[in-house]
Amino acid sequence: MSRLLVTGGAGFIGSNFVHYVLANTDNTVTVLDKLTYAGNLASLEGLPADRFRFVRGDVADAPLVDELFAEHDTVVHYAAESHNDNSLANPRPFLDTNLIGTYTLLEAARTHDIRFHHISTDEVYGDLELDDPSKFTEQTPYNPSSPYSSTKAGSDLLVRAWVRSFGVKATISNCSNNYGPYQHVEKFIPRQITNVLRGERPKLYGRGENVRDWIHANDHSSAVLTILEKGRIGETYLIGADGEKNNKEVVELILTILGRSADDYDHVVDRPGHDLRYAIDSTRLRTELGWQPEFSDFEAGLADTIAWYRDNEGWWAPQKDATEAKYAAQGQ
Ligand code: NAD
Ligand code: TDX
Repeated sequence: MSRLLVTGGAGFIGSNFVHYVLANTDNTVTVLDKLTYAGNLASLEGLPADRFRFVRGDVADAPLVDELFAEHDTVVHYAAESHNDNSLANPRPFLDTNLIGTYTLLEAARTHDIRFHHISTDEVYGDLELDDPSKFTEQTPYNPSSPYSSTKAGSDLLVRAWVRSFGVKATISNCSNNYGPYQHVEKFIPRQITNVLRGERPKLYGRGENVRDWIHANDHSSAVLTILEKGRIGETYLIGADGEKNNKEVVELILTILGRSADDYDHVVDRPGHDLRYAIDSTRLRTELGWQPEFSDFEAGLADTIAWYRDNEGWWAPQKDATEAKYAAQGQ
């Protein structure tokens, strides 16, 4: 691996991965990103110009993808429509990017015989009951709930079929909920942090008892790099850092860290079909590939993330009004 093509590298997790790779390896990186509402070139500032290039374009643009694949030896595919609430309001872009986009990349991977890593989510497995002690493993049956997660499940199945039928050299990872810098303010943690920073109240869907398994974006990046270096072709690896928290606990922590009263939030209308609990068992990745997360203290990682949003208002302020207007129209 030396010439990496990263799709969706101007988004939250992709940009964290690009910073991580350029800081920790000698690889060169090209980002292919459409710059939808979720892409932000400001997330890619400060990278070494001799090892980094940005190309604006769509992963479903076959001629462009073909041209770029010819110039690289490894592809990491982050590009996606990624927000469940948007997928409930308008599913179509999710089909275009997550399914047709992934299909377009797989066809190019087949033509160019290139190493391909597909980034996916634990949401493909559906949800667990709140009182169920079990976690998702690589053997859990697919059972997605939302238009978003069903298109991600479909994209995973396309990757598996292209491995089996056409010998594409692909791996897949399914990660739990990420937090960290450069995450769009539509998502739970940045929305609540920036609400509090603006003097507004956090908004908790329903009773706030839903559980998410939080991992810092840097740990997701180190796991992906480990899979690229040591993963077995055709395999799926679950990525998680044992970070289960319910949403109410997270909001209370954000309020407390920012010096506000822990009960200073609103309950708003629940998300339709809201998944109850996600939890990842990442034993395979840890034992077979020797990966370990670095951010084991969620409260410390959250405090760092809060500090980043406090110091980088210029990055998120332009997204905030339009995002809140969209939520207000949904009663959220
Ligand atoms: P994001 O919405 O922040 O970023 C997505 C990026 O993809 C944006 O830069 C956008 O411009 C780009 N993009 C969208 N459509 C495109 C297209 N057609 N062509 C090229 N670029 C396009 O998303 P994220 O939260 O960083 O998620 C990245 C990936 O990680 C996704 O595949 C997502 O399913 C997966 N994932 C996310 C999480 C999470 O907690 N956010 C957890 C597990 C897996
Ligand atoms: O304002 C809010 N209030 C609230 O209570 C928002 C935006 C969310 N929530 C809840 C819904 C979820 O239970 O917080 C939890 C997290 O919500 P999101 O940030 O929207 O994430 P989620 O739906 O869990 O999906 C995320 O993790 C898996 C990513 O957005 C996906 O891309 C990834 O696949």
